[in-house]
Amino acid sequence: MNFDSRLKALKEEYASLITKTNYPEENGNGIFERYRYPVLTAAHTPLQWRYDLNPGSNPYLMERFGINAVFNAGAIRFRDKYALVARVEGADRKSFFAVAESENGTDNFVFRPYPILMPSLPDGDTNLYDMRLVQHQDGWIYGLFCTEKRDPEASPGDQTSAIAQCGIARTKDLTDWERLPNLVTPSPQQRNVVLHPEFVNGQYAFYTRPQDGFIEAGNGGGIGFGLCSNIEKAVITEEKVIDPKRYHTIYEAKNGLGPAPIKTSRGWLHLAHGVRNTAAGLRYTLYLFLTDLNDLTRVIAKPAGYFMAPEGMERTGDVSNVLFCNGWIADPDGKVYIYYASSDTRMHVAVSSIEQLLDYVLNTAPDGLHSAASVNRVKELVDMNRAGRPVLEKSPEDHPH
Ligand code: M1P
Repeated sequence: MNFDSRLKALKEEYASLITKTNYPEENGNGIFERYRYPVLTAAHTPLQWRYDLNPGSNPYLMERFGINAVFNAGAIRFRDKYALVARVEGADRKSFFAVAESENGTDNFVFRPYPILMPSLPDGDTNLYDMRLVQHQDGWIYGLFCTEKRDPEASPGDQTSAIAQCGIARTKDLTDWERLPNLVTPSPQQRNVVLHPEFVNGQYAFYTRPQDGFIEAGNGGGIGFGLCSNIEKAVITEEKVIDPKRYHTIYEAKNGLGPAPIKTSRGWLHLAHGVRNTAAGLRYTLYLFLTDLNDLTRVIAKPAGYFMAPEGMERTGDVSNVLFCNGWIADPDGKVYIYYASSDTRMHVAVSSIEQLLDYVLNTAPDGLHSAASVNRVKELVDMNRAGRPVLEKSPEDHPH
């Protein structure tokens, strides 16, 4: 195939991918609707990022920059569009951020012409990933992300030990970013740090995920909470774990908050990931919980087990058996778009509503922590169903703030 016909074929394939209509899958669980096709993949990245399109310098029309995966995107409603700030991972294993936008939130996501040129700090970042976006009460859009580099204490033969910390940047347009110093906390490592959208007692509030090592949470793990007065030099001196890891649960190995919480009339709605051990390695699933409107450290409802787990093609990828979510968008009418990644490879969307999610969180039994409690819960449901349709308390109409 010559240059021109190959370019034509590439362009046609790309155009058909980014204009494909997405559909909700039928017969879901009543809590959310999964959409059939991934919303972002490596193939959604612009041809201009991957190819030199000049026949003189690239006569074979070879890829000059390989993209391995697009996953773990932050999300925000921005200028009437649904915007994702995706983790784009090159074939060289380095990740960077890029904005993709859609008119309807479920398909036709298109990347902006350039990826984000995130400013570096003097001591550098080897890798950046997993941005959480929040429109803060102070007027800025913040992006909190993981910044990783080799552990300076590692022996010369150890090329895997790393240190992860929370990077902070802010923007008004998602294109130009001001980089602020990394968050300082009492923990040796941090990942999955999220900024709360409102001030708390005049201070910036952070959800953290303290951990001892790069992979293992060790004595850390659990979703922490801390306050700091100055975001331009953010230091948390007291970190309180509000949602700990726990034996024989879906978050026994570690957990971490996903996107910033959504304010509802019944509390702050949180989406997080829990990690458990299996003989086949770690399994990441998503769960929900609710915290008190006035005391953000008080968990007031937490259904047992996972809310979403990998299904079908989601189960395989670069890191199989992983669902990870760091972005969701609540529309003013209460519709919620949950942007989740599968197996560190691609992005998907599931759609629900504040009303459904609150119903799920408030009316699903908490984890009884024993098989006996689980089987009793099933027995209760069967008893209720045999006795006739139970009259449930009406869930309130809830709308995001
Ligand atoms: O590979 C699964 C996930 O592992 C890490 O998440 P956590 O810190 O909770 O273990 C991150 O590297 C994340 O990007 C990745 O998806």
